[in-house]
Formats: sequence, structure tokens, C-alpha cells
Amino acid sequence: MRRSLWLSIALGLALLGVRSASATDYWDLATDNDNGIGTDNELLNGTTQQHDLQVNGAVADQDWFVVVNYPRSSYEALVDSTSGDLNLFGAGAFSRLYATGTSVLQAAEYANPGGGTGYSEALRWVNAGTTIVEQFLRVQAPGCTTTCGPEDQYHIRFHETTVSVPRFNNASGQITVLIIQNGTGWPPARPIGGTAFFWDTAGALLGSSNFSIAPRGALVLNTSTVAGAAGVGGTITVAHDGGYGGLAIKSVALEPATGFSFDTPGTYKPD
Ligand SMILES: [Ca+2]
Ligand SMILES: [Ca+2]
Repeated sequence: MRRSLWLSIALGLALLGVRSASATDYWDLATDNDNGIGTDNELLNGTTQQHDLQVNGAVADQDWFVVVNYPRSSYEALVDSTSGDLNLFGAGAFSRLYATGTSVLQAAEYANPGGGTGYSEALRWVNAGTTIVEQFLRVQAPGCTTTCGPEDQYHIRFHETTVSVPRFNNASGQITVLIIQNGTGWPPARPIGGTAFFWDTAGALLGSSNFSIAPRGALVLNTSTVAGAAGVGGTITVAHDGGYGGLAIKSVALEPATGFSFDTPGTYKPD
């Protein structure tokens, strides 16, 4: 009992000692570091990481992340838990860049659009294209740049935000209604935009429908009116810029002859 207590105290002191010496994160300690497009740090659905922006010698630190965009899919990256000197709401602090890393595709918005002071930031986007695209995210600290110390830290989280609805049916006497609710309390100027894609069970695209839904608003779409989705059945995916959990989605197949209806909930990828 006493031995394990002393071991615990010794271990605690050792950890404290390491922490006070330097908090430079391990991506920056590597020879192949994360300071540009050579980064090996690829984010996956559910990845969470703790980073610092401690100055590298005399050079302000940058942290770069690889993100893979699948076709007709959507994503969200959140930076939170920031220390006081970072001020990540400044221009260019958190950005999404082309695969070349030379130009910015998207600047972050406040994680809480229209509220707060922006210390936590978000990137929410759709890859509407038909190919797999590799891009980069970059974090840097306008607030402290070359004076950032080991205490200047943040946390980053990444999610795929595509929603899957595994059934719709517009054949054999059924009609399916797709219901999409914007569950956020964001300001009216920040609706959620996206696209519902309709697929056959072999994975071929049948049709699509774009939407923009106001906060607390809903889309009620008769899917038999979507070109390519009339008279057939299959599955639905929804790509959008509302972040992880921003939309609540279900499809309802109605069968007028019997009065039956069949609900199919939409789901996000689990963490
Ligand atoms: Ca770093
Ligand atoms: Ca770095």
C-alpha cells in the first residue's frame, strides 16, 4: 500500500516535471513535423487532439491537418478549449486550404454562429464534387505568434457530417416524404444549406435536391417529385454545412391503400 502510494507520488512529480519543461506537442518534435503540407496528421471521423502553438525557435508555429473529402459528403472541424493568448478569431487563424496548401478555400466561422466572441472556431463544408479530394486544415495564432509558449494550447475535433437514410420507396403504392429539420438556434442569416442525394441499392445516383433551411425550420419534401426518384426506391444521403448534429432527418413512406406509414430515421456516423 505504502509502496504504491510513493510510486504514485513519484510518477505524479515526474509528469509535472515533464510538463513544466516543455509542452511542445509531439507533431512539432518530429523531424517530419506538421508545419506545412508535409504533415502526416490525418483527421478521421471522431478524431480529437490536443495541440500547442509554442514558437518553433524564432518561427511562429503552424499546425496542418490532412482531411480526405469523399464525393457528395460533408464535414466539420471544431477548435475549442483555447488558452487565453491565442485569439483564434483573428483573420487566417483557422482555415481550409487546397491540396497545394498555397491558397485558402474557406475561413472558419464562430463555432457558435452569431453568439459569443469566437474564441472557439468551426469549419463546416460540403464536397459536392464527384471525386475524392484531399485538402488541408491549418491553425495558427494571431494573438501571440512568436511569443506563444507551451501553455498556448487548443483542442481540435473532426467529424464527417453526412447523414444516411437507409430507405425511401416511391414504388408499389408507396410515396416517401423526406423531413429535414434545422435544429439549431443560429441566427436567420446562417441557414443550413445542403443536398439530398437519392441512390439505388447498387449505389448508382438517381437524383438530388438542394435545400436551404432556416434555423428551427424544416423541409418536407415529397421525394416522388425529385427527378430520377419517382417510381423507384433506394437510399438517401444528405450532405450539408450544418455541422455534426445540426440536422434531424427522417423519411416516411406512406401507403395510402392501407393507411400504413413507415419511418426511417437518418443517422450520423457514430463517434
Ligand atoms: Ca503545434
Ligand atoms: Ca506545428
